[in-house]
Amino acid sequence: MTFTQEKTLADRVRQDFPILHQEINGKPLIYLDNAATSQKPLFVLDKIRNYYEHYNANVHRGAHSLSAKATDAYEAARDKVTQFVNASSRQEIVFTRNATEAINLVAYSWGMNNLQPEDEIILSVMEHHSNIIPWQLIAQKTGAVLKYVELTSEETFDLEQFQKLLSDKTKLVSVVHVSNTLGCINPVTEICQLAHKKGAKVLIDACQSVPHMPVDVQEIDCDWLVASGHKMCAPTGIGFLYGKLANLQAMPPFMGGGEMIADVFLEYSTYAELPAKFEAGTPAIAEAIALGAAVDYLSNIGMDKIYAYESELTGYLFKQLEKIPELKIYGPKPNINGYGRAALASFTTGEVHPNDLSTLLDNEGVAIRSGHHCTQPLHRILDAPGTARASLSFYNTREEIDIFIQALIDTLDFFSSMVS
Ligand code: C6P
Repeated sequence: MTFTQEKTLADRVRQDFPILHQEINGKPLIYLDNAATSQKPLFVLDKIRNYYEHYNANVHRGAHSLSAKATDAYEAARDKVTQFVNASSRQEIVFTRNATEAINLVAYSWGMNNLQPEDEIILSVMEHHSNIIPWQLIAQKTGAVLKYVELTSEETFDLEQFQKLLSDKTKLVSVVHVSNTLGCINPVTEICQLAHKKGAKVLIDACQSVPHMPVDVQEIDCDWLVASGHKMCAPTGIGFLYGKLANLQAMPPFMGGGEMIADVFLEYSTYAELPAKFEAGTPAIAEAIALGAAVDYLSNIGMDKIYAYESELTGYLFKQLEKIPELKIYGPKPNINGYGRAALASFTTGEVHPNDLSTLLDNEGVAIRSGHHCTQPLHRILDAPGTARASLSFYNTREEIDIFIQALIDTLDFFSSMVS
């Protein structure tokens, strides 16, 4: 770097991620599979080690000092998440294993107790399987009916068709904020307004938005919102459910066991106040503390800065991908400077199967994902059995995109020379 060049966000943070500084198959690692899971900074890794080295103990149970310290750190993590998504109270944040578990919690606790035969649940065709299957299971048990919002010609959420689907029968709308395949950013605030007018509740799957842009649950005015820690610089095994207090208060427990009770008698039990009511059993303590650290790390950079940097990088990625004529890229095009689209691109090439592409790129040190990305119904609509997907994070650079693009061009050239 010359002294005239300004340091980018990635230049400043890359040293925080030891995993990025290694070779894969003799080439520097270029990690472009961030939508599957993000890498973890030293700041987060240190917090996990520190917990196990210095105050490993169960939470909410012991009166001893280590337990008190672990409980404080675990509950402090909840405060951090509360602030991060601007929930109005710490009672509105329930720790879960991941977003999938959070959706299942709402489906079983709220869905089983509030849905009747003929009631309608609106999902969209771009949902991850985690936001389809729980509702299919609940619909089978309750007799509720699933309806799907389709795609516009630009492969975005069809708000007009959504409005036509909404009716007095609609009891729930459960939709993704940012599609993990199309990269579109859905108009969740408007979706909530429209659904609420019909008296329906709204769950937002924010797995691919919370790690990449400011997300404010009060501004969106959703009833529930879910996310996974591992996509936002925290470890696996921790995620969270946000729920409006009144919703969570009205919902019965999802799982029973220790931690979630007030009093247990042989005949019946009473339950703890929120959020403990939904956290049965020993929780993922180190993981929750690490999620708190990840939130600190991301907040310290600033989610608005992360979104701005990733948007610019997305614009660059698209500009480079669009130079390769054989590629079909799915989802909407980014607008000026890459804004309005999440930092990922799913694509197919005429000749090369996405899995082969991913394997050959791995030989060049480039990690991308291939397959259906757990959006099989969407891939059927796109008429693509699978896609290749490059997904970015704030620690990726333009130079990495250049190497990825060159490796992609070389791979496609190699294939066409084999065919001709
Ligand atoms: N998408 C991807 O590569 P869990 O497994 O619970 O942490 O996250 C599930 C999930 C739910 N919704 C969306 C929009 C998602 O993207 C994901 C996870 C990964 O795209 C793994 S399939």
